[in-house]
Amino acid sequence: MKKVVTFGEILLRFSTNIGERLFQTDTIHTHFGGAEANVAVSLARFGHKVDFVSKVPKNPLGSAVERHLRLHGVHTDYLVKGGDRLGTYYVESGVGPRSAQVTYDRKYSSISEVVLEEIDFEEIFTGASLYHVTGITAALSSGMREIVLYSLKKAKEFGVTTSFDFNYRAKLWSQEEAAETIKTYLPYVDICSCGELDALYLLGIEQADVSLEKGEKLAYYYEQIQRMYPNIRWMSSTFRGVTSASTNTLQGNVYTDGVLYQSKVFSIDHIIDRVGGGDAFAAGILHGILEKRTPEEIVSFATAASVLKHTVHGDCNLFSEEEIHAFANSTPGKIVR
Ligand code: KDG
Repeated sequence: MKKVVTFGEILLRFSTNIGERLFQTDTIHTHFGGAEANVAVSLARFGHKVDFVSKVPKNPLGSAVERHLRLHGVHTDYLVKGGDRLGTYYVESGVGPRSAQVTYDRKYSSISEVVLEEIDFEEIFTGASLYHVTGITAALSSGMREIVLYSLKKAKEFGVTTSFDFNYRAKLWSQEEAAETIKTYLPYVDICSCGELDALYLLGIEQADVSLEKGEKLAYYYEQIQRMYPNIRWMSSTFRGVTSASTNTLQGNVYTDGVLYQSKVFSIDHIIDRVGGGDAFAAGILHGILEKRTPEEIVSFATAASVLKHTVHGDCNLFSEEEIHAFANSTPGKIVR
């Protein structure tokens, strides 16, 4: 069993019924979310020993967070207690042409004000195989930006494989701040979730020839990133598509050793909840890498995990490894180059 560490903010999410605006609703559904917490839940459900590192208030909301994490098998030994509040966010689901609306209410949350002395990364990384963190955590405050950099360097010092998901959130920080910060992280990253827009707008990668097919363009971006950061051994992202009013598609991509592997194109006929789809994909990729699966298997499994996540409410992927495998149907990925 591999020990995995994820570090970030866990949020209480409030969502309206599908088809209701936030200001009109009298029914709110609650879930716990937060990118690194979602990845922690997936990986724990796949059988890894996962420690989620964060800070939550010492009150019934903090206790509810612990209960949620433990329910899914995530370890909470490094959940610091204190600070003023648990961050929250509100989701008004998108319907048809209207995209979802997210409203954050997370300023001054306990984790955004954590200080380095409260987290013993040396102890946390001892015996760990993998460390995962995202750009959302870095976006929380300037203090967090420093802590994320420190944690990535420390993980490398301890021989831990590191994973970073750009997860750019325009509501949390500017493109310039994100670009400047993320570039300082990448020299310490082994596995990176980075989409085409991240490559172009945050890393300033040269635009591919417009005549190229989507996968070829992505491979071109990943080649450039790999030249800039030869330490990055894996890169991944998904392509979303729409084929009709109610049918969406998802295709996963993973790049390693100079080759881009693509999953088959999955259809999602009826989306219940998109939130957490990217985290389900990232967790699927990390699981496959930890289990030393082939790139074809990794991309197929991760994409199937993400598709299944879209069919349930809440931010977490609640499917087992067996269910995901059965759904993916062992279809091998198509190698682009
Ligand atoms: O990736 C899903 C996350 O975006 C969601 O769980 C909430 O972490 C979150 C955020 O900051 O947007």
